[in-house]
Amino acid sequence: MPHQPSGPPPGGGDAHPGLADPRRRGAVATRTRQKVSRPQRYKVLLFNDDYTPMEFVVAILEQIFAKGPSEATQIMLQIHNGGLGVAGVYVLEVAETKVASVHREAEDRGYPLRAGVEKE
Ligand code: TYC
Repeated sequence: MPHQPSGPPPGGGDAHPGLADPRRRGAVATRTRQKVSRPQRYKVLLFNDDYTPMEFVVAILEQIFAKGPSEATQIMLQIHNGGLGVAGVYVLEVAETKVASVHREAEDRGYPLRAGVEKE
């Protein structure tokens, strides 16, 4: 029986040709992968004023921004002492809807509370 050299069968039949495969010498291994773009997120800011009651701001933080009572109180005090604070971070459409809800609730009660959106 004549001697047959061992190795990958001819004709590219190897299921998993490695980099050592002479047919792939000089080739660049590439893989196609979808680029996933994560949506930009936006902070909803609340601004201090001299007239909106503290309890109302805490209630807004609880009801519109789903904060618990203690976190809502901390954020309200941060706004009261520092001029502004972050109520939450959302994709733009949600952030804008929250701002509109804050303004509607405040205007309904005659309070000057203002909110805004800032890119994270
Ligand atoms: N400064 C307000 C007061 O003393 C309280 C307040 C807190 C108002 C946060 C607005 O976003 C605000 N009654």
